Amino acid sequence: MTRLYAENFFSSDDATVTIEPRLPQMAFPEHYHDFWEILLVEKGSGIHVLNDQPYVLGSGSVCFIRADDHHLFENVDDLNLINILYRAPGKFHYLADISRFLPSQDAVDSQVNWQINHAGMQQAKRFIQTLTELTTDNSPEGIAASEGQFLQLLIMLRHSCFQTQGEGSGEERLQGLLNWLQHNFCNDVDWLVLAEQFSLPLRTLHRQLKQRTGMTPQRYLNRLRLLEARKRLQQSDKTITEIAHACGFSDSNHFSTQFRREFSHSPKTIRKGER
Ligand code: RM4
Ligand code: NI
Repeated sequence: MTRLYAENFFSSDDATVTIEPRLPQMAFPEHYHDFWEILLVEKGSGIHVLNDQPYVLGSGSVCFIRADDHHLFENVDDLNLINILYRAPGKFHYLADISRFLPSQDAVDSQVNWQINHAGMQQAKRFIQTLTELTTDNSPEGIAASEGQFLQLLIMLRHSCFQTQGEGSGEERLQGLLNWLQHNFCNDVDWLVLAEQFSLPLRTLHRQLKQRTGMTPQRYLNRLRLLEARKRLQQSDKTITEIAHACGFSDSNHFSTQFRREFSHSPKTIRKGER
C-alpha cells in the first residue's frame, strides 16, 4: 500500500499545516500517510473507504484521518474536496495540545465522519483561504498565524457539525433522515412514511437529498445497501442470496445486476476474492 510523505506536500520542514484542493478528487487507490488530514467535501459524490469501512460522501461531509489510517476514494462523480493536511497533534510549534478538538483515538464512525451545513462550509472556506495564503510564509510569524487559523477552523468545525433528529431547519431535518438511513438501510424503506417522520415534503426530500448526495433517494439507498453487501461478501461466509436479503434486496438477481452496475464486478468475483 502506498504511503504519502509530508515532504512532498508541505512547503518546508517547519510548516505544520497545508491545503491540498482536489477539484475534483479522482478515484485514488488505498494509501496512508506520515501526516494527518481532514477532508471537506464541497460538492459531488463518491465513496470513501476508511479503514475498510465504506462511507458515502456528499456535500458537507467532513472526515478526520490519522496518519496510520488507510483510505481510498472510488465511484467518484464530480467529487470536489479540500484536504487540510497537518502534522501529528504533538508536532505543532505554537499549539500545545489540539487533540481535544479532534475526534478521540478510539472514536466510532459518527465521530470521525461529520456533516456541516452550507453556512458552515462557507465559513470553513474562509479559514481555508487564509490558510492557503499563509502556506508560502515560513517565517515564525507565518507559521504561528497558520496554526492559529487551523485551531480556529477546528473549533468552528466542531461547532457546526450537527446531529439533530428531525428538528430545526430543513437542512437539519434532512441530516436527521440521512443519519436514520445510515443505521436502517437494510430495512424496507417507505419514502412517504419517512418524509412524514422527518417533516419533509416528499418533493423537498427528493430535491435536498439529491443536492446533498448527488443521487436520487433510491439510488442513494441502493448504494448504502450495496456497500454493506460488498463488505459482507468479503468478510463473512454467508451465501450471496443470504447477504442480498439481509441487506434489503428481496430478489437476488436484481441484487446482482445492481451490484455489477455499481462496482463493475459480479458478487461472485468479489466473493472469490478476485477483486
Ligand atoms: C490525494 C487524496 C489523499 C490525500 C492526498 C494528499 O489526492 O486526497 O487522501 O492524502 O491527496
Ligand atoms: Ni489521504
